[in-house]
Amino acid sequence: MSTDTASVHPVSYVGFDTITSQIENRLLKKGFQFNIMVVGHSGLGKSTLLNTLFASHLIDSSTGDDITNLPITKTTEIKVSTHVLQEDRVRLNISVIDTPGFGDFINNDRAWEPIVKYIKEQHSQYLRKELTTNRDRHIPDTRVHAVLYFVQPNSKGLTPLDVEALKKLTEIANVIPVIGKADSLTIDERNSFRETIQNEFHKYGFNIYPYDSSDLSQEEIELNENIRSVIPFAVVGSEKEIEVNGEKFRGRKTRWGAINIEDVEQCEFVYLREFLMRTHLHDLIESTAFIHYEAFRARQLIALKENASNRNSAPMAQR
Ligand SMILES: Nc1nc2c(ncn2[C@@H]2O[C@H](COP(=O)(O)OP(=O)(O)O)[C@@H](O)[C@H]2O)c(=O)[nH]1
Ligand SMILES: [Mg+2]
Repeated sequence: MSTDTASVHPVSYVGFDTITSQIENRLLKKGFQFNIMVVGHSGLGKSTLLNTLFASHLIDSSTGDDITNLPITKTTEIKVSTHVLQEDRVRLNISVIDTPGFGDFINNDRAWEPIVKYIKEQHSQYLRKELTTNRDRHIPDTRVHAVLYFVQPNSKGLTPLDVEALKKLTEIANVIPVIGKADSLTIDERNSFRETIQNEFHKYGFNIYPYDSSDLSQEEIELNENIRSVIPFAVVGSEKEIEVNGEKFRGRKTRWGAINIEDVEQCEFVYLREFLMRTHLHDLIESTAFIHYEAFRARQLIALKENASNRNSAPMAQR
């Protein structure tokens, strides 16, 4: 028998070349879900950066409040807020997961624990839905697609708590480290601090996002390399616009002048936003499903199977 797969051109037009637009229409109708979380020591500008990232777009869809205009208060529990962003025909549902800073807990030794627990719970919820007999066609996705990890701009390096937390988090989620409040460092200090941190990541063998895989194009591999060289991104957040010489921009006034956070010469906020939204949005969602969730799922299913076979092989009296 021959299984020759040379292409055959139908004599008349059949129309299956429209499958891409059929898929597109379906996807556009469904919309996309992106869940992003911030983690790190207290007071590094985590809550502020979340507001800055999506800037004027963020309207809290549960209360209708424009959260960019609300004062930022100390974060004392894991707080999820949901938002809908629309660009052209694409609807993006964003869940923003703010977490209490390390240092806000009574006992800080295991400050990362509730955060790790939250991420695993979302995986477990998804798995339970997948395993029901009447599986929903569309399972709501609450899995955390990106963890922005804030490092202190102290030019010393990672704290022992950072090391512990990063070790746990990089095993279960896409972790993107950033240097918070980078306006407290000069450009030179930032660059040397970045190098210190990169060396530490290397030393501890953390699996930092983005990952390379065999199905990436040469172009994508090069883009990832460029991105890796600026990680951790040195960012500055600002909840309001400032005015300097009649010019208004989102920024901060510092000891050595004003910083415009949209200016790539002054901070890497724009790089971070482009990376999250423009170049890696889909990859973040996919890597979560195919790498992190998949690993979780495999571990759970193996454990289930082992439990079942232990039960079956146990003597009757012990059942
Ligand atoms: N200098 C500076 N201050 C910031 C920056 N981002 C936030 N802040 C300020 O730092 C304080 C703590 O910010 P917050 O976002 O609550 O930090 P969180 O505890 O990490 O969530 C607030 O007074 C902010 O206005 C920044 O990039 N640079
Ligand atoms: Mg906060």
